[in-house]
Amino acid sequence: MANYWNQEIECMSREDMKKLQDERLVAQVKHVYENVEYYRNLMDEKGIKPEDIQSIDDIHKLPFLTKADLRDAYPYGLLAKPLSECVRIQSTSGTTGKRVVAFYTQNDIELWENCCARAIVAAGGTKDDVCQVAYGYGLFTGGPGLNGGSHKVGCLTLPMSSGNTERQIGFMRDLGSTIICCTPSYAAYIGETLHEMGLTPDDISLKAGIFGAEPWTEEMRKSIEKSLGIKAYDIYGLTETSGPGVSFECCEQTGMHINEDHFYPEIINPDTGEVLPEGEVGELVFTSLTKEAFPLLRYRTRDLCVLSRKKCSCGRTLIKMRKPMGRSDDMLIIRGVNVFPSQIETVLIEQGYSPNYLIEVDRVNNTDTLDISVEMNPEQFSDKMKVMQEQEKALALAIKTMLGINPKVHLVSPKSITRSEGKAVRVVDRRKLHD
Ligand code: DLL
Repeated sequence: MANYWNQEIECMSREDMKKLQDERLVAQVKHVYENVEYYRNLMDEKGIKPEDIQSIDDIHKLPFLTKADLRDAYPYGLLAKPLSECVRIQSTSGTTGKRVVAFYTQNDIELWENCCARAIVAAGGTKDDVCQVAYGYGLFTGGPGLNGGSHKVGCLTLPMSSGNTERQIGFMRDLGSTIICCTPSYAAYIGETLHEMGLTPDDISLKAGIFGAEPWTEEMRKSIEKSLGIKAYDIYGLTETSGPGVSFECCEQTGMHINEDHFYPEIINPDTGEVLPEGEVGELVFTSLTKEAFPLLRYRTRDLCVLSRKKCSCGRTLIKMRKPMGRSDDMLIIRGVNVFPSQIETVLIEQGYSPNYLIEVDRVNNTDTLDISVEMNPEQFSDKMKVMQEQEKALALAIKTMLGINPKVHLVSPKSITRSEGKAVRVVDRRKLHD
């Protein structure tokens, strides 16, 4: 069974991969320096010339690029090819500020779709599969990226986009979809709807899901796998680096293999910029090695992550990154304690609640407050006030044990929290409104 899309690269020896990266980095830096004034200025300020970069070992000499640079240079300032050679743009939703617009040449699209094809094949996809793409289409990279990868693999591709959940399930049944691609929160919603329609995983043919674009926990993975009767694979990427497919999970499900022939990863200390050794948590930084229109040198993703070169049972030698814990800017500091929404999600699912919740943070009389509304399953619902209060107390205690701070838990009735068809919004931080 062909379980690699590009075995030569995916299973390449370390020495060969290093050689490939060395050559590609030298060429990429030269391309950037010659064609992008913005980078040329950044490098000149640091006194770095393309000749100073002879191999990957010199990468630390290059300046970092941040989201602020992308905003400064918006829209065309980082373009490294004439517009006449660009064939596509994609963009972020702009929820954390001004939009990021990424440009692609025909060749950039090819490379991107090949990266997505690797992810689909690693999840067991072949040309005999029916692949339902339920990520949003349009400016968001999820739909177009997985759509392109699915075509490359030769799957029968269903470009559903997100939303209209009952219709998704209808098509899934009629056409016998075997792979579904969407955000994990939408996968959970599809699973819930399936059961509400009186159906079970036996009524559908899905075997795998390729889920990403937002942080999700192991507990969420297990819950989706159960409700849809599939194996759930993680996929990571960001608009800036072209979209999904920067890294992808294999059957081992212990982190994502980075397509390091195209994206060179580093982990840095977010405060000092110092490069951290393998195994330490820090901010993930990517350097593109092959991009034409929108290359990025040492781009700070703000995603907190760990890299690992531990041997993988799938045979791939590509370095792995752990599931990102969230962006450094998703981390909440509540009463001086660092809190990731994913920690709360872990407790909720472990305690038998649904992954439908809303975290609200505020500041009252100079003290931070943490309120968590959690949806009950119908069988958890009781009309006895005392029973409900006890359940709330027990859940608050479990969360306190995890976080070290006391939350106020509100159990709310089934179906009262809005479901997500794309990236879920699970945190409202009202403190920002007062600042
Ligand atoms: O979310 C690209 C994508 C589409 C990835 C479909 C996977 C599947 P952006 O909208 O630019 O691009 O958001 C990128 O989303 O920096 C992470 O913070 C987060 N993210 C993406 N994938 C994962 C993942 C797309 N698997 C930002 N786990 C990134 C955790 C993820 N966070």
